[in-house]
Amino acid sequence: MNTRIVVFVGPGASGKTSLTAAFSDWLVRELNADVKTVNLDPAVERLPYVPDLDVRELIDFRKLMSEEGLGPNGAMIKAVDMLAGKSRDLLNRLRKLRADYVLVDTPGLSELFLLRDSGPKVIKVLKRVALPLVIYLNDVTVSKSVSETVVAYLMSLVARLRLDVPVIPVLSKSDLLKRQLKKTFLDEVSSLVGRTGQGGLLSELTSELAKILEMYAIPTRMIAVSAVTMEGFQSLYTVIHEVFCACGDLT
Ligand SMILES: Nc1nc2c(ncn2[C@@H]2O[C@H](COP(=O)(O)OP(=O)(O)OP(=O)(O)O)[C@@H](O)[C@H]2O)c(=O)[nH]1
Ligand SMILES: [Mg+2]
Repeated sequence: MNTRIVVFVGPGASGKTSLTAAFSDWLVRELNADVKTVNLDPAVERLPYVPDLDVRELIDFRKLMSEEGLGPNGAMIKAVDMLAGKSRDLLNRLRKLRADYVLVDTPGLSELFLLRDSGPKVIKVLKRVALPLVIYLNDVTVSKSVSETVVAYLMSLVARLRLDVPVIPVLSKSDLLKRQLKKTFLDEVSSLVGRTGQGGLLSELTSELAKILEMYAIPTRMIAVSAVTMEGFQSLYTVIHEVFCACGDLT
């Protein structure tokens, strides 16, 4: 069985958990796929899905906070470090999840995956099961201008660099688009170049960064998805499928 591991990464409250639940439901309903879900967030209290593998069985977040006298961010960093240290246990549990798709929900502290060692270590464990693909979520409520769009694409590129797996950037909560400035951020990267404003250091920098993205980013429009309306799920599935086909399966 070729298991496809899809990991949802993004800043706090960008919609990772909701998308994990909604995309899992969609894959089952539309494709009759066999889907398993993994919760890697040790601090989450309630989930809108029943995880097949739950990191809370391996790490007691509340106990960690009280015993080590840590605040929520410090405890999260420690918890994911501990998880990376339990890689054999994690790997054994992951190997038991035989399914078409394994959807992995990650903690909101996205620096864990982008700046620290623990996120890449966890991805390495996933790689031993099958080649994972990362969906990087950008929250529609904070991406409204060309420069914010460039930053959103750049974050996906940073994730690509740090995790060494394919990364698909998505714009989450697209059902809120109507109430937001319906603007530039769904455009192709190439169209961002030249639309970065008139002169000044900021527009020059944005323009130069957009050129870098044009060279290195996945040549795709950012896909707008909504966990509420399921808009964009067919497009997301198509891109996921294309990326897996392009990379081949490592199983
Ligand atoms: N309108 C709308 N709201 C959404 C959508 N996805 C998530 N939300 C809301 O955004 C908030 C955060 O959603 P979560 O799914 O918990 O986000 P998360 O990235 O898992 O959050 P953390 O794990 O805390 O980082 C919740 O209030 C959700 O109801 C969406 O597609 N549309
Ligand atoms: Mg979450």
